[in-house]
Amino acid sequence: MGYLNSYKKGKFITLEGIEGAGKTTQLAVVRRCLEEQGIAVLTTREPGGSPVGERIRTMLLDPGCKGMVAATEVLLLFAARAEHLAHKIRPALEQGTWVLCDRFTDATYAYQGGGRGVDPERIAMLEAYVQGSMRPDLTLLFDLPVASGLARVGKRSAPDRFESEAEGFFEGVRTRYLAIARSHPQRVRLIDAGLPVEQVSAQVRKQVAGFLARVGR
Ligand code: T5A
Repeated sequence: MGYLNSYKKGKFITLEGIEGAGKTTQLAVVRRCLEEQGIAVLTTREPGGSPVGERIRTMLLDPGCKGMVAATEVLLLFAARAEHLAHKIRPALEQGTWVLCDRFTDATYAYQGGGRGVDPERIAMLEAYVQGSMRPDLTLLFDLPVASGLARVGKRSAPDRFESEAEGFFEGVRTRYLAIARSHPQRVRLIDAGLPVEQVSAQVRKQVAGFLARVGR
């Protein structure tokens, strides 16, 4: 089990939140904050992030896969995550590169647990199998009312399989995310994502600066 701690050379930061929370927009802000400190950064996303993972992502988001059962969804997400960890995340962290990931396992607890009603103990079993002791060092949770997030993404092209869900699904997702934040107050930092972009970025910069101070950078 020696590999479990070897990834610790770099830090692993994840961004979470419902659709339209602004994670992708703010990922660039986090990246800039770290690079200003001379830190090498790799940005990536889930589901996806590796060649096999991106193929699994296509299936997961495809509206043509409507009716996929929750167990299949969870297993595909962890299959993609195993590839992502093996081929991208762990090698980067082992080299001392910091990894910034747009969504990770908190999304599985929130979407498949809070949204689809999958037992969190089943998710925890797969988390232990696929990740061992690997967990993010910092998670920024972008929180905003569901209607505001959906209004933002509604301005884009055709909805994917998740975006086609009813508002009640996303209320379940948001509630579970907030519960995760309450259970892990050290790791998960809440960002008020309903504010204008510049004000969200200011909160992000503050949280990243706090984290850098905590880890002595
Ligand atoms: N999924 C994923 C699971 O169900 N389980 C899992 O375990 C994992 C890992 C991924 C889907 O997969 C699901 C969840 C997702 O449904 P995705 O396309 O990667 O799909 O979806 P999202 O990550 O949700 O990407 P979005 O683009 O929808 O949301 P973002 O990244 O949070 O938002 P962003 O930055 O793209 O912004 C959206 C729009 O809002 C504007 C932007 O300009 C953009 O137009 N915006 C703002 N507008 C006003 N004020 C602000 N502060 C704004 N910030 C951004």
